[in-house]
Amino acid sequence: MSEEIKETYDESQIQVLEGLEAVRKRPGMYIGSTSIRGLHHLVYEIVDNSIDEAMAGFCEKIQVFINEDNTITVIDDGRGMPVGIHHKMKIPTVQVIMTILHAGGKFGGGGYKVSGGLHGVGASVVNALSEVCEVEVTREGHIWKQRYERGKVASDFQQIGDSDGHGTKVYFKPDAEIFEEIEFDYDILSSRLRELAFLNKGIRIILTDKREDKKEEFYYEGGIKSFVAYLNRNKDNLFEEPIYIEGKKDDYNVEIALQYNDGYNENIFSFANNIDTVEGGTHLVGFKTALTRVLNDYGKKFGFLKESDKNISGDDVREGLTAVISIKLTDPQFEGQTKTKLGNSEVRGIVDSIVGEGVGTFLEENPNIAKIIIDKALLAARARDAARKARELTRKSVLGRTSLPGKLADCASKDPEECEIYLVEGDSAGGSAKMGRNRQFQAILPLRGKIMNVEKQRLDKILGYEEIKSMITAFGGGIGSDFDVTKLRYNRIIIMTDADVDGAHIRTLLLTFFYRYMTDLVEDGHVYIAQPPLYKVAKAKKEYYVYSDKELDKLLVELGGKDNNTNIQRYKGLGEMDATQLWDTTMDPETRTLLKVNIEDAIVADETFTILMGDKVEPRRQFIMENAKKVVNLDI
Ligand code: 2B7
Repeated sequence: MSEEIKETYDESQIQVLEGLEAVRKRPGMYIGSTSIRGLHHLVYEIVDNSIDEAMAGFCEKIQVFINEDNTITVIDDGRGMPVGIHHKMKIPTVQVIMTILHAGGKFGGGGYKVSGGLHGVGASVVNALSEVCEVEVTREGHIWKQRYERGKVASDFQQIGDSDGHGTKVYFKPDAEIFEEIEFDYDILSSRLRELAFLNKGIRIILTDKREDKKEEFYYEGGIKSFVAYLNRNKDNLFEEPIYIEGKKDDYNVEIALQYNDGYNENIFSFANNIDTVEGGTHLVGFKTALTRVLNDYGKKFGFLKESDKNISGDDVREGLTAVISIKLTDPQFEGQTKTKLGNSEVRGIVDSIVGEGVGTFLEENPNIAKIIIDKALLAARARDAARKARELTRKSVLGRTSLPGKLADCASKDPEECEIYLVEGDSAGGSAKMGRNRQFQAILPLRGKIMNVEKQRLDKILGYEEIKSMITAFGGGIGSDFDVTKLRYNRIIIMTDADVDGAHIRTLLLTFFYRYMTDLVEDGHVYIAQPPLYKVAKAKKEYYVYSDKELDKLLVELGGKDNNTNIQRYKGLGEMDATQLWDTTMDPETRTLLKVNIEDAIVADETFTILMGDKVEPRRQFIMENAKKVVNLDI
């Protein structure tokens, strides 16, 4: 080092110490916290510098190592940090980057700093909070190195060898005096690094865990288009490839990717300069506005919507939508409680016009996909409308002092924990059930079978049925988005239908209805299917109830075969049993079997329902035929 540098060294070192001392005194202010979150944040800060170099077009590969002793090494193949003396500070530029607070941004040279951790404070903060930190730069034929301890220079910046490669390597050991925990979590790093690879297409990020020989490589040519495909990987998607739109205006770079699945959830992730804008912001608003407008415009232009029709709402347009919005801009303004809301007002219009134009063109060029999306939104609109009406009805009855449905035979207990309600097909079985039940904790709601026939009935219409409305009031938990399991009046909802096609239909309808409008009812395991017997076998003055064909065969063998004294009665419906029989075989908690319905059962029912109410006659006929054969087995 020259004399001249030594002279000013002291002066700048004082400034440095004050700066980094502040970081060590109040680490939370710079990295959010000193918890496990803050610990991982150190890695992101370093990796962000590599990402910036990649976005400037000079770096392709970033390697991250979790070393055996929970230290971190990051290596990139960029140009390498500048190795000269900083003209103002008169010390090596690398040292300026590593030891002066907020040194970021001034060295990038050309292009804007688009990346950045949540706090965007740079490598000097990582250095300040590390017991040891080392930087190695390879460029111009040589390798340089400098070492720091708790932010203080521990060795000169000096050449340590030759190489014709280029790049930067940063090694650090988080300070155990600062962090509550100093063990890195592979999965936390893995998911953020994967996300960064999605958000920056073409960058290769390799994560290696030397503690247990784990390694993953993240590289996505498709960028956020691959991101959406990844998010939807386990879903049934309505079309194969996510839609991808990219647009630039001035220094704003906008990318969006979207795909619909057959579910009902909206899944939108928005990012600004690679930061997850959890609280949303103007880019998200611009996207949503444009998507809703463009789909309505298209719907009207091509006759899916009449000019006089109400517009499809944003919520309906986003049912089953998975999307990623990523914007890169020079001067992001982060607002909100957690500084994860993009505030730049100019962004709203920019995103709106890029998405509007891009998606508009896509729809016109892909009419098949356009139809799929519009159909989905229209179905959502219809269902939402029906749910709203049903909700209003139940609200009204609540105002009228919870008038329970007239057909309901309620139980005496008011403790939901012990209460159960039987949904019984048919008035006659309903009558037997009412007589046979234990009225202390068992309620009965008869459902009229015929009217409930699922075929050709859309769910929204079914919501208008008295039976359905009775269920909503009887259960007490509300419906749709208002549904609240904690308000349920019964812990168990038990479906009791005949073992025939009509019974199977009613069950399908009920499960579909619960799945769509009372999802938690199924998810939290409140729905059951009663198991009435299929046969009554009488022999030698003894009676046996039999619940399946297999069981029947077994019993007949045990009874020494079927002979003239054996009487086998096949139950065609619940109505054939009297009150005592129904209690003994199907309702007595001591002896009955109940099948608990899980969410997969409900999803299958929902798919079945779609076929049953579908417009195509042939698949429906086929389905019913096949199902009729299976019904007997289904009920076992
Ligand atoms: C704002 C500061 C931090 N920097 C450069 C150039 C390349 C470069 C860096 C880096 C982390 C772990 C491996 C620019 C930018 C400093 O100025 S930082 N690469 N990689 C990095 O920190 N990786 C650069 C212009 C010309 N030549 C080099």
